[in-house]
Amino acid sequence: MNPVPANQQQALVERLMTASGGAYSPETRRKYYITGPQWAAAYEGQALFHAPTRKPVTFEEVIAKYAEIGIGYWCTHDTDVIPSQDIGTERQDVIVDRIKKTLKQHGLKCSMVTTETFHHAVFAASPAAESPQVRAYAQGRLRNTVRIGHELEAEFAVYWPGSLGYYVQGAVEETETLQWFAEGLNAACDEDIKVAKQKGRSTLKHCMEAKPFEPQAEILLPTSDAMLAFISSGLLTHPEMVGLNPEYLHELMWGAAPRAALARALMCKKLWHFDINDGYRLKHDVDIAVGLVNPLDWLNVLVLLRSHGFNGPFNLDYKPPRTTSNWGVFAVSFPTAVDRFIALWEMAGEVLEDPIIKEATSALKAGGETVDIKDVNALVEATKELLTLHELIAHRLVQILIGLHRGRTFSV
Ligand code: 3MF
Ligand code: MG
Ligand code: MG
Repeated sequence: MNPVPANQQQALVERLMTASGGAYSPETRRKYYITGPQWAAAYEGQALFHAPTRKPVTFEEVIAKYAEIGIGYWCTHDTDVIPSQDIGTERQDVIVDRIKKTLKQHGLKCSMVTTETFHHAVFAASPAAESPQVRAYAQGRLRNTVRIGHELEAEFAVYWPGSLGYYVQGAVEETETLQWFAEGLNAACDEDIKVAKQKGRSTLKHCMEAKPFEPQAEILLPTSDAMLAFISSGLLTHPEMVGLNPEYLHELMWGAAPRAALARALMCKKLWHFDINDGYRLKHDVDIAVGLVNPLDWLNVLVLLRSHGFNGPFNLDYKPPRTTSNWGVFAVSFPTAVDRFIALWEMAGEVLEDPIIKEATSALKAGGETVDIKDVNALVEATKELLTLHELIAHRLVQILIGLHRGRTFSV
């Protein structure tokens, strides 16, 4: 192939994108409760060892592009759109007004707001720092975000505590810090109750998001399970207002089975919001788009969620790769992420209706012939052949995922 001149590269990418096929229409995409974060689309590719590879993008552009793609909901951190110095001022009101107008113009809704408590230097010692003034500032930020949430008619507020932890042990007393962290959440819930009443709206659903490491070496609430314990610890004044926003990759990062972690959240009725992405076990937060690494595991996750009636929000919390251009973010990265999600979600529906899986599952639950349960050998014999179905079910899931059952041939 000849070198591809710069001015022909977009056309090439577009042609190959069309040739790949399988795209859903924007109308179909909008039927799912899929949410697009401001920060994901505006990510410029910077990291500890990486300079940015893309130019800044405004919320106007992000919202317009999400609308074109068919992503029906938008969410944001306070400081993704409002400079830290402008938080809580009249300049904030002007920006929030512009956001409202832009959302309306493009027919998008704001699903969720979240407070950035990890990037700014003020949070160096966490939002639950020793300094009462820093904690008061953090509480002010949380309350302010709740007000913005109501202004933008959001349904959810998310809390990724970020820097709630430390690099060096000993200076921070964990129980005291957790108590202070709870005071922040309590302030947010109190503000919510007040504002919801004034506005005649429902209160927000406050969702905690755990990550086992990054940006601190040690994290005080590293997993969704730790957060479930925290919610029911007695430290929260409104535990019924607080649930979880698990993130797929954050669970993999500590070596969990994400599906099992989600099952535990479902059991506690605290699975309220879900950050969808992909990556590798026991590695850092690579934030790859959903389904690019573990499609089979993803299918299994969605089978569980569909079977429990959870149907969103599914939040595209990933980072378009540094090799993707500003144009590619909206031409390739977001549409393909959405389409992989929808394909997996629809497959999960097929799995739940699959006659082979259905029959195998009910046979397993029916068990074998009645035997004397004091006779352990008889018990083993009673279901010995039936248990082979576990592997057959797993095979069937792979068949549904990659279409093996369609009789694919390639070399023979
Ligand atoms: C970090 C994250 C965050 C949270 C966000 C919402 C930047 O790994 O996943 O995204 O999802 O702060 O609270
Ligand atoms: Mg996240
Ligand atoms: Mg993450």
